Amino acid sequence: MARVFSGIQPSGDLHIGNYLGALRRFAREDPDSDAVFCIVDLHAITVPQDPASLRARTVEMANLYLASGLDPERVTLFVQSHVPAHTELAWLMECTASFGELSRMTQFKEKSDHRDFVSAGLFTYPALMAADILLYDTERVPVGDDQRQHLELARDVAQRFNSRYGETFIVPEAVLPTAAARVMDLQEPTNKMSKSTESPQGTVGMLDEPLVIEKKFKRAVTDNDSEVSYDVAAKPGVSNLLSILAAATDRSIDEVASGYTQYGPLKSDTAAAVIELLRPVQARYAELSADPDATQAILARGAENAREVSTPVLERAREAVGLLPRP
Ligand code: ATP
Ligand code: LTN
Repeated sequence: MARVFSGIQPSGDLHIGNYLGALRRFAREDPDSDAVFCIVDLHAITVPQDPASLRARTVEMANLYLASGLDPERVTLFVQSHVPAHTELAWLMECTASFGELSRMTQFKEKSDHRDFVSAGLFTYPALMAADILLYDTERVPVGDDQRQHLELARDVAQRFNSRYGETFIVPEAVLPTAAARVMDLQEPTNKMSKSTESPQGTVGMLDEPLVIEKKFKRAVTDNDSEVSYDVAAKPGVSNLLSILAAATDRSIDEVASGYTQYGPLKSDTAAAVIELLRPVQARYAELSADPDATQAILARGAENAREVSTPVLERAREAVGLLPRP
């Protein structure tokens, strides 16, 4: 069975970009794959987090994964910091990745820009991500378009490690989305919708109420022209709406675009489609939140599974490098 691995940071409220670009795809993964999904809390603390919010969000994130349709009987769902092998292998990855390589990461450049304090962890973040992936002998990594460069780095590091120390890691493939690869901010449609940027009106939360969703789409930025067509460079706002509507209703962008001549109906239909898309997820989320013990039990089982799979891989890597076996 092909091993699939992916992770999401509990760094803010999840939005429809996370759902369409990641969570929904995870739930739609081939049932014959062996999937491991991780809540990457150690990645979240590369920028300052309020401890109480981080705790709450980690649990919220687990419930959102489950509400999106992941079946805990079939997949492994766990919290990164519950499996110390991640930080241990991350050190080996830091010693295999180069300073130059890490300096070229665009996410680091974007996230470190305009910050008074830039942690060393933010810089070495992709080495921890490579460790996450390689620890599970992962073959496929479903991620959004924004993670393409980090995946390339994970592949390069795996190959370098293998050629230095002998075959140790499987070199993973990124699986990029075909639809809604990059959902853009409704107010600033040239920026991606992101949970850590302050744009409440431009970001549609997975747990937003229907009325709020309707309002946000009604106010979405379009342009002064009035032609409905898909052209990301010339019409980023309208193209974003078309791409959201297409993804939410599982249709092609062309098919969706041909149905509209005015912005008003496009906005209201996109809002309605997103409300319908999220309705069952929100209902399931409410049920899961009412039973925190059940979620804890799923995460405990997930961590145990994850430890079992990752321990031999870590041992293999330690031995390859020449670290003495633990007494
Ligand atoms: P942050 O702003 O804290 O970096 P984020 O919103 O970018 O957060 P991540 O935790 O980095 O979210 O990403 C989780 C998953 O969601 C990744 O697979 C990522 O590629 C995907 N994703 C994030 N934002 C979008 C988006 N706007 N459109 C499509 N996919 C997205
Ligand atoms: N960096 C990713 C989150 C992430 C991840 C991973 C994704 C951490 N480790 C391993 C896939 C595989 C992000 O910000 N979306």
